[in-house]
Amino acid sequence: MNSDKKEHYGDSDIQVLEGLEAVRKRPGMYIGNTNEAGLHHLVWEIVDNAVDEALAGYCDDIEVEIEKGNVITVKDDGRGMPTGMNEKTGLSTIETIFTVLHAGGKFGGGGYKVSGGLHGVGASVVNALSDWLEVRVYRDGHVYFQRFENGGHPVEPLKVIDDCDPDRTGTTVTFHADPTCFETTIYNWDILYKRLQEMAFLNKGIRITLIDHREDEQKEIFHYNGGIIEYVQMLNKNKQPLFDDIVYVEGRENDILIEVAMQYNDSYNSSIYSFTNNIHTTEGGTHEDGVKQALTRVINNYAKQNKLLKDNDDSLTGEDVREGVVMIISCKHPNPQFEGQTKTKLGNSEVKKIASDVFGNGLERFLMENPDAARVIVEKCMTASRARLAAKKARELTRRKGDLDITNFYGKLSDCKSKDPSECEIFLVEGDSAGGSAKKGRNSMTQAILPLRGKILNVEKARLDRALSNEEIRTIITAFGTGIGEEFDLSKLRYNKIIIMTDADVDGAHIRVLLLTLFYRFFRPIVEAGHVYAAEPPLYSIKHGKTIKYVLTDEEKDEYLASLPSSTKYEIGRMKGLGEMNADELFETTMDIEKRTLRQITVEDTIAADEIFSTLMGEEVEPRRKFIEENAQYAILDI
Ligand code: TTJ
Repeated sequence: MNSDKKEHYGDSDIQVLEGLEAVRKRPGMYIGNTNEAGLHHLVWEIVDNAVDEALAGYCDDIEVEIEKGNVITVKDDGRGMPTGMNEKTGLSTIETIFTVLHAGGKFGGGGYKVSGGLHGVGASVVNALSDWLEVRVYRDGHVYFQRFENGGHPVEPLKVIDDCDPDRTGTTVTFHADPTCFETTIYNWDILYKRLQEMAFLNKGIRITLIDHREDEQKEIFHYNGGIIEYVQMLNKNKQPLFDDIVYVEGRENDILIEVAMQYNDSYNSSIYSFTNNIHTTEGGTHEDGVKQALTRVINNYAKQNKLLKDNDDSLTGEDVREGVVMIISCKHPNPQFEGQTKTKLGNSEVKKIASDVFGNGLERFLMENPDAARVIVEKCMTASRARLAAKKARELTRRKGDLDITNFYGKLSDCKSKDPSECEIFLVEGDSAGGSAKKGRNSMTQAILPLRGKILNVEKARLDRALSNEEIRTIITAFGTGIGEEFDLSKLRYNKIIIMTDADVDGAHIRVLLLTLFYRFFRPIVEAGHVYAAEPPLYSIKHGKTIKYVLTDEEKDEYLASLPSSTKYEIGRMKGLGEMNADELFETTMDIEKRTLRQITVEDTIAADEIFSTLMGEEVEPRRKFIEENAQYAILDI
């Protein structure tokens, strides 16, 4: 055994292990970070390999199991990884793939690859960050096996451990993430569910099963023969579609595959999600540009040819034709180039024309064959166009009577003295009385206060023109300085932090949701750039001697009390609402930069956020009731 091991470790192995050691030293470089997202990245890395085998046409069943102890097993029924030797490394191909950085991509070339894509760092990175990993390959009537421990060290070379039915083929990988490398090693059912379901939507016909064996056994099978058509159906399930059909277009040119599914609903938003090789291209790119261009062109042409749009009417803009659109764009490309800040923007320039041609032709045909749907679409776009022009007028009006408005405006806003946005913050405060305390207590150099009196309009049910007629919203736009709609300019934002300060009760949560809806729909770049925060007023004060400690939760309270010497006498106060605190109290507990807690509102996942806002704020009552029943009232903050 010992000599076996020695023989097995040559010079090249030492290099190999140095490579894996580098991954363990700086995991963030390879998987982004070491929090929950990083942990799940390990699963994607392995699943991608199985999906590639499915895309190559050799496997249609993939199983992902969460075992007790947060061990992950990924199983496919493909051909099985190659079991031979690799000339270059002198190791088996399997050991090479699991121990040499970036080795995976070099095997079985050709075809569209998920693995090796955006974050494609390979199976070796998963091995490096696992305290153990086992691979089993079923092939040629044998079961091949290898185990690695402690960050990718092979226990033995690949060997046959059993025979199996010669018809059985496939690959099974089981691993346990190394707790010393991650902040958490507990998998989240919802995260696995969402991504695996997305994978199944994007690759019609493949079956992905997710099973959780940890507590109450849960099992879900994702299998969609309709592919992205069924994805659009799901995204629209809580909305009112304008017509039943889903526009579906598919085409290929030079090995570049474009697939689009689309349906209009009666909302004012557009939900366009694009993917390349199953990777969500959140920054868009040439595939999305091409499809959007075709949508505008084809609808305008159709409207003109059918005299729905008169010759002297303005053309419909991109924004007009996208109102109420739910669309999935899926591009499969043999050599995708990802660009942009987060490397989620498709850069290949040849894709734009292909996407535009493929989708344009398909849409033209759909409109011709479905005149009723076509008329509904064009009418919807023309209403959007009229609303856009009305909003433009409303904005101009706001600007012209600016002098009149401005006294009103400054009556509401207590601005800060500093004009350097990087140090300025604005508190949006619920109610006049809390607003009054906040004004008195604040640091007037850097902290501005805007008390909100009236109800904030629910913009989920209103277009921009109506939103602009709402006084509270106009005040917010003026205070931010960015403008809105076509004129929006993030660089003009007057405050680095926008802080929503509401009571920790149902009304407060409601106002917070209304504000977040407004920001998400009309000021999304502000949210995406991380400027939006929620203040967290404390729940309890704990007084002992001359010290007052404020805590946010019951757990924090218990923890703090446990930390005090048992002889200490203390007094616990339940904190009042914002409006009942005096100025000093409010400042000290909730506003003071040194002591306060802020929660940054981030949008990790636009698809989920979109669904939450339209469910929570939209017309349909039943899904809203269900959502609120299933989610704590503050779930909205964790988008
Ligand atoms: C490569 O070309 C020859 C036949 O096998 C191809 C292959 O590698 N197939 C393959 C790999 N199927 N499944 C995998 C795989 C599955 C999991 C779960 C994990 C990994 C690392 C690979």
